[in-house]
Amino acid sequence: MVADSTVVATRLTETFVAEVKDLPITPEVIDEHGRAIYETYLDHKVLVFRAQDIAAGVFAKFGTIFGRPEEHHVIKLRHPEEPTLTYLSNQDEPGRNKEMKTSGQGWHSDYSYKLVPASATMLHGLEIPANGGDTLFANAEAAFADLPEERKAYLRTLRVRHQYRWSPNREDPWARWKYIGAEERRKTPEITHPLVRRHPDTGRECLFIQPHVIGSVVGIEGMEESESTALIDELIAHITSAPYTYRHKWSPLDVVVWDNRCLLHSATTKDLDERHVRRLLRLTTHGQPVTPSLPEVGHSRLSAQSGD
Ligand SMILES: O=C(O)CCC(=O)C(=O)O
Ligand SMILES: [Fe+2]
Repeated sequence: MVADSTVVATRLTETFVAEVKDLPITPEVIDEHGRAIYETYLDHKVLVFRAQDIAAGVFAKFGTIFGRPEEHHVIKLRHPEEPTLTYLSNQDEPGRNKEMKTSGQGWHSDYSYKLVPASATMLHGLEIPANGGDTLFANAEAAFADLPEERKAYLRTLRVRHQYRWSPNREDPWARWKYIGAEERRKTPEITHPLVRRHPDTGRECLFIQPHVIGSVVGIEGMEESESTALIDELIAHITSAPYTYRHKWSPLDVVVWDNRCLLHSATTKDLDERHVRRLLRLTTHGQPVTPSLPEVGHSRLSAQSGD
């Protein structure tokens, strides 16, 4: 419900994603229409703004519409003037691990391995190749809503174990064992979140699950591994099936903002030839501990298995 005729959103898929047309992001627009932009974002989950030739400072201010912008914990990744901004790049950049060139590859919700995961994430396309480097989105709220009632009731009772890019196999190319040390592992203990979360603004229920290794998910709490893997695979296949997904093809100067509390997303930079430069500015906002659908299932907490 948006009582503001300046913010006009055109829906791009059946269940989510809208383009906000003819709205240049300026400090005045942010001050005057920030609330309406936020409500439009709640309605559509992903908002696309085209042709935004804006300074880094304006993009940083835009981020404040969607919560409290977070400074990246890795200081050298921060924008020199705007500490809440970082760069995404598929190029070799000084001081970065090679893995960062394809970060975000595979379905995930940002920082789900933290007790307080990200709320919104937004990107501003600075250099965009003619083809490739699309970002994929999946609607975990609509996917949950379409499940049979009995299945929903069962899923509401479960919790999921998460750990920062966990892998049972240290040779696994997706795992971060290669470049996180003992200290970083201590700082990212295993935690659990409810599998079905309630969106803090809309009150609607969403599945909060990601693929096993890519999404930092260890498994379903208290469930035998094969059963847990089968359930995760089934849910991911459902959420990421065609009716619930959108592929964003970037144009230079696009701004895209999405709600991690009810979506999954994935980069596709791994398939992009490095000769085609892709650079974007990125900002995330601080979220809330994950609220369960059923209060008795409990909020996010340290896992009983933590501290190994
Ligand atoms: O590069 C992309 O398309 C998305 C990267 C990503 O996952 C993120 O910025 O959180
Ligand atoms: Fe991401």
